Amino acid sequence: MEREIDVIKETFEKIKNMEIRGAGRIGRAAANALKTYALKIQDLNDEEFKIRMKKAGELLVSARPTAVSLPNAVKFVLKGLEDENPKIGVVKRAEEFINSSLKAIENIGKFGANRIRDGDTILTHCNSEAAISVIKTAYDEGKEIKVFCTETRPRNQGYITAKTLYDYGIDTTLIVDSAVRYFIREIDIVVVGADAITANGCLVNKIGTSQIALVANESRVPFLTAAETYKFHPKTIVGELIEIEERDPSEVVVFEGKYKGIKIRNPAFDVTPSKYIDAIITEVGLIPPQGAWYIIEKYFGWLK
Ligand code: RUB
Repeated sequence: MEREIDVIKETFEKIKNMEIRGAGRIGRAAANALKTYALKIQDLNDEEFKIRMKKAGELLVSARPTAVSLPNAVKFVLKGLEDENPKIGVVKRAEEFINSSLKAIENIGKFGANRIRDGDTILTHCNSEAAISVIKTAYDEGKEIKVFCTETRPRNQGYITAKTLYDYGIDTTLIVDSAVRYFIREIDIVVVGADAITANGCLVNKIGTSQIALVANESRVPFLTAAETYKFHPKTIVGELIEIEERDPSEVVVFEGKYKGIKIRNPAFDVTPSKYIDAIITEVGLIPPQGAWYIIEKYFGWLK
């Protein structure tokens, strides 16, 4: 028989093994799991219910350490426990998070597309719903665009992006990660997603992002990140550092026999300094990286 907690454990596993991946999707999956769990729990008084929900939230948050959308989603939903009816509170806030997340991606698409000109070639990295929304919206507006996607080793999320854009009818080119500098003179603008934005305007995103930003900066190509406000990291305002996930070396390569001793490192994300970022496209508008503190204070002050 299925236990109530299984829905939480299942979502935890899917996030951990990257069956569910990408910061926005992770956040919505966690919110949805908390909602389903809340609805399944029966016969508990409010206090017991709150303890169970908080434990479930902790488990979900431990699935992956870097994307702040995960703890932000969980905290947003669990604030519903303060309602007169905690179960209804949690369900309502989970739905609110999911709906506003989807709406945010749509708005980011509209705002970001204003920065794409007819004839532009866009470079993107990894697989970001928010960045794809910008690209698709520009295309929907009738702009003739081309997109270069990096493979994004080791998990090759760039293949998903390339297929998605190609299916949409967009002129799409796939390149290996190390070819970014070679092709940069063909690129007019870089648009990537975000796993977290820090209070001082730095971007945490898929490994390789900071190298792309460096190359774009050297070539005077604008570098934009598309980030919903729930990608801003409240705790960085009080000096906390973001943990960069290091994943299993076998994702990179498996050496056997006498080469087993070769060390392999596999960080999943890196940090792009704010000086390489031209703008952050949020659902409340385009902001300079220096505006990150303001977004955190305004939207997440209560989370600090
Ligand atoms: C995904 C990644 C994406 C961001 C933003 O990493 O780095 O650029 O999560 O995506 P992983 P979105 O594949 O390791 O989860 O805009 O969809 O939230």
